Amino acid sequence: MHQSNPVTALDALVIGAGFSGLYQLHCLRDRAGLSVKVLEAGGDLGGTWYWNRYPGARCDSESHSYCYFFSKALYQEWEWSERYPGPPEILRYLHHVAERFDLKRDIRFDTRVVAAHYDEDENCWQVRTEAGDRYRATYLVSAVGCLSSANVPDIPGLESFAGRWYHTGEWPHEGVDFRGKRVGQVGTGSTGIQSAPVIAREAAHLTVFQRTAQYSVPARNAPLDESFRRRVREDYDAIRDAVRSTPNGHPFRIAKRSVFDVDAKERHAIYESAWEKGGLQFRASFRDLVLDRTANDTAAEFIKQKIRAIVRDPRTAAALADIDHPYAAKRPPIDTDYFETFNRDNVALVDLRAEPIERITPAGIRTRAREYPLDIIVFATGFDAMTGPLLRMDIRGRGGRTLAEAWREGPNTYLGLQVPGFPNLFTVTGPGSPSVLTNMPVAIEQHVEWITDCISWMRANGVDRCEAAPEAAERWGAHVNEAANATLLPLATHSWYLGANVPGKPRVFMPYAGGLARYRAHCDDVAAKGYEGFVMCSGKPSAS
Ligand code: NA7
Repeated sequence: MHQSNPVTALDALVIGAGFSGLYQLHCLRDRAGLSVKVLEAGGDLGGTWYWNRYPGARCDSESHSYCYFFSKALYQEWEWSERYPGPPEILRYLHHVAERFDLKRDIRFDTRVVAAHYDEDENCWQVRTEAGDRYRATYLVSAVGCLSSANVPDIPGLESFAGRWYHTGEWPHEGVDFRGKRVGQVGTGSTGIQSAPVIAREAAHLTVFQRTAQYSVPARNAPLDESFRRRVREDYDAIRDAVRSTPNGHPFRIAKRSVFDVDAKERHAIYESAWEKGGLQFRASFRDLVLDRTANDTAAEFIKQKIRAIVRDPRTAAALADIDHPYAAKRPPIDTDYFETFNRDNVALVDLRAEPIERITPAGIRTRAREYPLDIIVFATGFDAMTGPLLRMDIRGRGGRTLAEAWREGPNTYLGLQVPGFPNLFTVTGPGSPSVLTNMPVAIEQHVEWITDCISWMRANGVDRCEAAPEAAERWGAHVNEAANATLLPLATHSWYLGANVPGKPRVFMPYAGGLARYRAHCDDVAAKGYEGFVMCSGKPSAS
């Protein structure tokens, strides 16, 4: 650590000013009465939505559930304009929250944390920023998000490319002018499926490079009318209770019926109506869609038939429908005209399974079959998810052990909230928690409130340090595996849920698939039992 700059001493330091960091600041400062600062790498608040401004970017959760529920007044005074909000509207909402709760005065923007070392003698975290500023805090809360470390594939020759290239997760705020350009888009996950139709409308030509074909269901985005908005205001209590009691934190219930409770005709009608309604609710059509392969096959086949019906060129349709994993085993995208885009004259699909990328040349992308001349490459290639944002900081716990060392075999946490050996470090939506399998703000609120209660409890009980017990973390890790294995999710072996999209990353199923409601009950139970599974100590570590 640099010793030159003066140190700002605080009770708590929060890293990140997205949904998590803003609420964590409010809770720790205004409810628990701590001195708190938030350090944010971006030039403004918003987290994911500050960075992900690519064409077509839109939230997959419905707006009336993609927000905070902690304040009824806040919920009722905000009006969403569309079924699925885009970055500008979400950012307006977060600015409104920040102003309403006077948060900005305690946030430092353009401040990237590069190191956080636990100081055993002082029982505090010594934190350093890229600019060399120093902080010390008793509690360190990581609110860095799960999908904030862009994954730019290591394709040979990228540096030689004569055109411009961009990653969707670090999109230039001034936008990109695609007019008259030949664009290549690599990646067809949720992001690529959103961006391709919008880029295609502007560019001279778009080539989509697909490695893994994906299911997608229409989003059916639309403006919200006043009667819907009034209903949402009036139904606040019911909507809040729904998002808190459903497995994925969405405002809809998963059907109680199983796929084979109904005959083929009725099943088809159910899928058809879910397709027309659009959105992630499609997955909730039957209770066993992500539990039973044969049941899943019926949904998979329904979507594949839709793809074949929409896409006119049979070869393109076949490549788009050649999906090798169960429906929803990878994060299921929702789209606006994705498959329809391949009917445009200026759009082509390249199937990378048939012709893998060999290298990037000054002129474009060369696959095993040929070179595709391009002016712009868009990498919609996702993120080093969940662990990436934490591991890119130099975090060291007791005995100077780095987080990278502690997680060499994959993330090891108790409840996704704490890591053994890293006292008083809390990770909002950390690996091992439901996080990315849910409507994020709901999971975030649960974590932020739990962390706030835990810290308040420590202070009320004269406890100086809280640290996940290694045995508790080990048991939890086994349970996270068990929960994943009870579903079809691990069958998508190339999924970022498993870390498989980043070469060399340990293959561990990272999010908790047991459902948010069940997880919440478990966390509440742990707290009610005096934070069972966490070691609570007083005095200096050396003295204990
Ligand atoms: P995803 O879901 O990780 O999708 C990334 C896409 O990029 C996916 O199609 C990948 O194919 C593809 N990819 C990644 N690396 C390469 C290389 N080297 N070559 C070719 N293709 C590649 O990220 P998104 O941004 O779409 O979505 C992330 C989450 O953000 C989303 O789930 C929402 O929660 C919000 P692959 O499938 O790995 O073969």
